[in-house]
Amino acid sequence: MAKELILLDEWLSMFGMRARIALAEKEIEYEYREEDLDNKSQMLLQMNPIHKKIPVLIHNGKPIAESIIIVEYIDEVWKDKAPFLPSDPYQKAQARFWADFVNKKIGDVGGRIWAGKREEIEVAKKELVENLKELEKVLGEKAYFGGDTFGFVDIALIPFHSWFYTYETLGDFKVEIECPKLIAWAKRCNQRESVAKSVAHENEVYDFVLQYRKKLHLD
Ligand code: GS8
Repeated sequence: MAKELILLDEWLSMFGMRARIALAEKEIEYEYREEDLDNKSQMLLQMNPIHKKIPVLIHNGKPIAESIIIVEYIDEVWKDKAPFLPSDPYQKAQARFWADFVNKKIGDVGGRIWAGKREEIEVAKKELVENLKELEKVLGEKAYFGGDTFGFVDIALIPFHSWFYTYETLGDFKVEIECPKLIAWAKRCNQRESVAKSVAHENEVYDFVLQYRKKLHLD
């Protein structure tokens, strides 16, 4: 009999962190399985044969892949705790839009910094700051992206905060100078137990990236 809930993950993954935060917010118990992405388990290959990527949530033997889809699934299945997505269809569409923006405009650009060649970092860092400023505008004066309560866009974005130190160090800039309200928001999120226990430490991320860059002779 398959265990009820298993998360195939990798500790430093911002995508995996989303799933962990969502599960922690809903206070759901699950089995965490760390994957070695250089030597993927048979289970990962079977459960996510299309992308072969973590995170994968396995619920009663059935896999759910793609972090944003996992977060929505958790929200839909465990309804006894506060919802991540608003009920109003327009507000819901807006939350999905900004989570998608985080994937396309923060995740991709961030990748061009931490795994990019020196000359690429300069270009990507400017784009990253512009995109973070857009998010800061959306946040406005609110405590969280959805208003007073921690929700969908917060879960999509906050894992990237543990990568900011790496982006900043490689790109020689400070997000706090460019986007002070966004950093105040990140500190607010990090005070939540669900976030604090689910995110990697910025130094762990940085050490991993330095090793990676050394291996690929990126500097
Ligand atoms: C991205 C997952 C991903 O990139 C999501 O879940 O939102 N769109 C997906 N996972 C990476 C690790 S985190 O950088 C991964 O599993 N990579 C393995 C590989 O590419 O072989």
